[in-house]
Amino acid sequence: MTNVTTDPAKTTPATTLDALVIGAGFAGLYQLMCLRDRLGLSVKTLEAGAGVGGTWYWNRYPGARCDSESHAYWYTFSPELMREWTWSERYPGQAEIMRYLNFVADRFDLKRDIQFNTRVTSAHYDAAANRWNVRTETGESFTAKYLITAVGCLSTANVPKFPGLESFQGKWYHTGQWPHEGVDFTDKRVGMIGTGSTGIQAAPVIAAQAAHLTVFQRTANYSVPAGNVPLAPDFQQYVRDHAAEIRAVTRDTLNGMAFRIETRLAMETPPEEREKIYEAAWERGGLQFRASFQDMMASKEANDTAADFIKRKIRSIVTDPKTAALLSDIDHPYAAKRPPIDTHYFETYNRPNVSLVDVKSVPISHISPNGVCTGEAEYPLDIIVFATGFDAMTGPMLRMDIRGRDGVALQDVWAGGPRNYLGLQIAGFPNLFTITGPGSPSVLCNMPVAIEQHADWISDCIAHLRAKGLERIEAKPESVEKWVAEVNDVASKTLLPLAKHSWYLGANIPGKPRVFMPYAGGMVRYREICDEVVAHGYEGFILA
Ligand code: NA7
Repeated sequence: MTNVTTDPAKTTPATTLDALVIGAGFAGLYQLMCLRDRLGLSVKTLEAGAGVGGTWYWNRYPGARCDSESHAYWYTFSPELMREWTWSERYPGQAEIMRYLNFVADRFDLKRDIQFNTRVTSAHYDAAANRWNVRTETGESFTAKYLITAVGCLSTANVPKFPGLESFQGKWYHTGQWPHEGVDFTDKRVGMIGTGSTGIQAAPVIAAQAAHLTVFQRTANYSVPAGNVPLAPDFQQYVRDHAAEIRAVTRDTLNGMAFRIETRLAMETPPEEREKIYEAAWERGGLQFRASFQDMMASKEANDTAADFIKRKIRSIVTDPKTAALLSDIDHPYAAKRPPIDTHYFETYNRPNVSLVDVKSVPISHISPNGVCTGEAEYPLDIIVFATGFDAMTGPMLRMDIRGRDGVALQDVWAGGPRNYLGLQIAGFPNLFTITGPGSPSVLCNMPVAIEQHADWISDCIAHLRAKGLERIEAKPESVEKWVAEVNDVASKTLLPLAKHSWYLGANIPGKPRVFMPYAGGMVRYREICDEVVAHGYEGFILA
């Protein structure tokens, strides 16, 4: 007779696998396919959501749209797949990206190896067995030789701890945990906190439906029109015919985009001509604006010319001078924070049902049962939208209890900021790989490009270990030291750290160590470094 107990961990033996992938977004799907279909491993993916999509599964807020152009925002590992899929818009919206990822998952029969509604709570390395023991929220256990986190960079929602939120009589939502059934803003007084990429996308859509939208702005932000349009059939055909060339460009550019950064310098271009170039870039729309001049992200003087242009644009669009002044009072270099692109964001402030509240000079003090309160006033609301971002990059890793050799906790190893080698491995955590985590180009790159490079590298590495009869790969502590220094050094040569409040630095989360997290040396250089490491026999790693 077996003992019956209510603890599933006691009744269910651990599922034994070669590899376990955490997350079924862009990264997890491709990693699963690589390990299962190319290497023939027994693999499972655990996913907290009820479906594939990762970041796109959760971020269903109004106006959610990608800021990479669709012809660069997809997998490129399969020419057939690229021929079979057609994007409908210049920038894919959340729903279309979800259709795409479901299409891919079905096309490669991935869902049968994904366990949905399964949140990983802990992953502990057992050195004697050389295995990762993984537990889930429901108490299930898995054991795998290789553990790959594909948990995304922007998947841990940040809801600021405003006193009184629990007393609010209306409804509140974080954009990154948006209800699947949507939110009806009709006749509602809506308050939105946050003016990052998300708030800038959401504001025009909410304003079009709500009785009134009050935007609470702490840091004014640049934004350039996205110029989103439905794609014409001849462009769609062009993409099908030139998919390989487009792929080659995305692998050859600093940030994995399908456009090149101009070689001309803003500081060597006469002001009238520079103005024309910015004007044309503004008309064309999108992140290409950032590619107008080579020196834009390296020289503050050059950057100032772009910043000045956008600030003038804001003041020319927004009719109320006080609102225009608040929106254009931007304290950081252009694109030192993630630069948003928008559809009629600044124009939205010309609507009679939209108002802007400056919560930099008078911060939000608390939430009352009626709405949002600053030191000066109470703003009565029916709905509060938190477009307040994420505990980015490290948050998704640190919310799991990950322990390496000798039970050492990742929370302790990363207490002063993320420390790893190539962004791929952490010393003391053998056979644990991280896709697009801190220390890699990740969020500074068009994500699918960064993801494919990482998943391919990890798959090749595991194939190498198996071919050589090796059991383990682990970053050397001194490689971590050097890489952390390199990541800092490279960032310090750009204007990126000048945005003191950016989530790249962890500065949006109270108490989080201020460390510039992504690798800012560009995707091309990063790929070279990773390839050189392999060519030198996995230099900097211990293989055993
Ligand atoms: P972001 O870019 O982190 O923006 C969050 C916004 O919320 C930003 O304007 C913040 O102001 C604001 N915020 C955060 N906490 C507060 C408090 N306590 N009070 C007032 N305002 C606050 O997140 P997004 O979701 O917009 O974008 C994340 C990424 O998704 C984006 O970069 C793209 O890569 C896609 P702050 O600037 O910190 O003063």
